[in-house]
Amino acid sequence: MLYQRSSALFREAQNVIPGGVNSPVRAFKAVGGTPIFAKSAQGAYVYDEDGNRFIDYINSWGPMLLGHAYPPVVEAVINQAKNGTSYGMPTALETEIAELAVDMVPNIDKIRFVNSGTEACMSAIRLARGYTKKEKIIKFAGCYHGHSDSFLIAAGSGAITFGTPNSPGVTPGTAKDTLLARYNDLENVQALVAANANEIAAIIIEPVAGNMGCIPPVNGFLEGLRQLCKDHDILLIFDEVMTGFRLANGGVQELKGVDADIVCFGKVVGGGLPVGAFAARNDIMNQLAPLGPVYQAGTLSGNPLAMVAGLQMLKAIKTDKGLMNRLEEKTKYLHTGIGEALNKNGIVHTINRIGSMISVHFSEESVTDFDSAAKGNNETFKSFFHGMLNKGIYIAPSAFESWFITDALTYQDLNETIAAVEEVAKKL
Ligand code: KE4
Repeated sequence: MLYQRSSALFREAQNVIPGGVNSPVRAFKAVGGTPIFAKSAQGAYVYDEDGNRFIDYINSWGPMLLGHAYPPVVEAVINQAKNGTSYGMPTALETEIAELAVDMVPNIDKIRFVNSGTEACMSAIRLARGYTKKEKIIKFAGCYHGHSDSFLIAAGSGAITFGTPNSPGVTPGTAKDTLLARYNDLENVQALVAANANEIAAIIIEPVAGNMGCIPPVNGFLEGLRQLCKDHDILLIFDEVMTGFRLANGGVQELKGVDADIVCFGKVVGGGLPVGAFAARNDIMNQLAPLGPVYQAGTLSGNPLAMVAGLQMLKAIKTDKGLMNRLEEKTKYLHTGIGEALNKNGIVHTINRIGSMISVHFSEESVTDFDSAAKGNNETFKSFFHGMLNKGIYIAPSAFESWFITDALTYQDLNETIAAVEEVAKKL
């Protein structure tokens, strides 16, 4: 693969954009090398500025459930743009997609649209604090809820794991209100709640984690959190920015049969345009301005371009009754093929998979939380990443990310991917 044009563009970008990118993970820091610059994408493929074609397993980090340039989305956006791109006024479009989302997702009466997953999760936390009149939150090490201050917190020292900032600019005053728990460790969460009795407004979780690689909840974990929150008047927030409308029409609430109090969305719900959202039952959502005292706002929230794109995605997901099963079958096929290819070459690994989310970890122990995910051999991952890239397969440039399967992938694409794994594994 030649990357001259991407290399030149990267040099230029770094003069005027920090690190040459508008989001750090795109810079390939975790795997080294030069990020490739996208020029176009269609279906399961992305094409870079050097004319290389890649089978895409990132898919803009999740939105492209139905493949790139999904025709109904493209047509709807083009037609809407001719009527204006944003009004700063309510539109019937927002009501239409809101009604569809409320119909598809359990336990929500109302939904508020924003412009990113970060905004959705940030607003959900503020709403939970306003509703419960309590200040502390619990998040899980390794879960990512966007870059608002309350979430950029590392595990602190000491048994109670008070948060400490993990980015300059986050103040200790903010960090003290975020407690860190271990994913899939219910006893740890119970201890945190007991040690902070009556102070915790919310527990926020990726109900299936995607930011440590893909880590499903162990049996009983989500159910245990649900009961703990009920017993202590804590709101349970499912961050479904990644899993929403991907793992089931109703997300993980539907998939696992566990009710959240607030649900956050992003990615798929915008079809590739900037959309986030958060939703809950009436008594919670009615606390939001202009109805209630909890303030939240956004100039481009619910803008018509994003709404028509999201509307086409949700309509397709709702009406295509075989979609989720096709995605599951393709992901299972890929799992089997990759596993056989790595085993054939004696490569120690473990693969996590649920629905259309999958991740490969070069570790011999099972990956169930951040600590076990961090034990993966990162040098092996880096070689694997670049080997696959050079064979035209674009996977996430970090071992702490999930691959995303889209319905546009054919079994020929999957077989090409598996063959590439087998070739790359010979040199690991
Ligand atoms: P955004 O603000 O990036 O739209 O969403 C933040 C977010 C919230 N919750 C979950 C579960 C998420 O996965 C994300 C964003 N995901 C990352 C990839 N793992 C976005 C990629 C990036 O940062 O460029």
